[in-house]
Amino acid sequence: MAAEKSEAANAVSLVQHFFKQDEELSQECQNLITTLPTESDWFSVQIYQYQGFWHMKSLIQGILNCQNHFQAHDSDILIVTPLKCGTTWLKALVFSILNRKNAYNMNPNLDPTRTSIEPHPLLSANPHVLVPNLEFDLYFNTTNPDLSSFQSPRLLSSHLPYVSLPESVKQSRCKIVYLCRNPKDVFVSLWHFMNRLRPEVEELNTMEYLFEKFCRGVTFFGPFWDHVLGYYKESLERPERIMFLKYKELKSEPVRVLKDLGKFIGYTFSEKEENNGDVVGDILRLCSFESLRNLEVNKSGKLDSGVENKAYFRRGEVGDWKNFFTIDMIKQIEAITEDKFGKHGLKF
Ligand code: PAP
Repeated sequence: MAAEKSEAANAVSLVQHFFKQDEELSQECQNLITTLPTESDWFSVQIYQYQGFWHMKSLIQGILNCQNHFQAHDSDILIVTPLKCGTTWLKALVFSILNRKNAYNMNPNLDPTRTSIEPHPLLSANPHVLVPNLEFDLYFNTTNPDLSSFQSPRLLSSHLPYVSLPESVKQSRCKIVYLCRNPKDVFVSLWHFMNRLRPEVEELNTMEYLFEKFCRGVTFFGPFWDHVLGYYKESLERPERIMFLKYKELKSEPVRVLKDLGKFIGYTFSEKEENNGDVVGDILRLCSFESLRNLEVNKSGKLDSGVENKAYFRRGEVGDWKNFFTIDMIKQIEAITEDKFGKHGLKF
């Protein structure tokens, strides 16, 4: 009972962390919000449709901050995902590709006191700490975050739809790695994640209620399908700038995808690395679901927002939707997916 109470209290404080009072928003943001379509969201507070996508009020402030102030460098690498598409995994992988020359010890069973080689940063930090998000972490509360400690290339992330990316990102030659996932698995993952964050609100607590919203696109950074299409189209036009990946291919062909990723961001694996050292295998093992999930930092740590690191490691599988979807839900979401993606030949 006590544990239940403290979980509920934790959920409430998490929700509060993400919501700001009007007076905490800039005048520009307050004025903008009065012009936007609005609906109640998954936490039964208002969310707003900005540039065609749904966000909570405080996030619109973060988006405006980075749209107005973030200056992209040509050498930047930006990881972009809709929510729950494998962000944590991709952050770990790209971080490890970039930092492999540092010869960190990647053994998750390593005793840090008994090695002469520095332990890999992922062994003691959640991927979201190593690769911060622009609109949530860096620009959420400020127009001028301190980015001076980032080494080049700067590795950053975002959930923003293409249309809302800062102009400097669109104009620069920075690399964007985009990862998406079967919308059925996204919904199931999001449903579980949000249930950890929100306080118990009886009347909103059904999967049907939230599914209806998801299908209409009224979900954080939704509509999911428009998010994916925005980047898919850009990746076809400018494949040298945007790499478009699916969670399923990362699962089924990890070696091929990791090598492609290395090449895309300008950190190609050498023949020696591929054949003798098995660096590719080492990275994949370190960043695997089981390995990351079992690290102490991910079992017991928390992010600054208060979200527990373990919330980012649930099942890590393709097709978990089969355990939750009714026939009607399958029909409904597949019809939307066919309507949106069919003509583009995009399949999940
Ligand atoms: P975010 O967008 O809020 O940052 P994100 O990391 O995209 O979250 O989503 C977490 C999902 O990725 C979870 O999926 P599930 O709910 O279907 O289980 C999580 O389990 C999965 N995930 C996290 N790390 C890995 C990993 N190393 N390999 C595979 N899947 C992973």
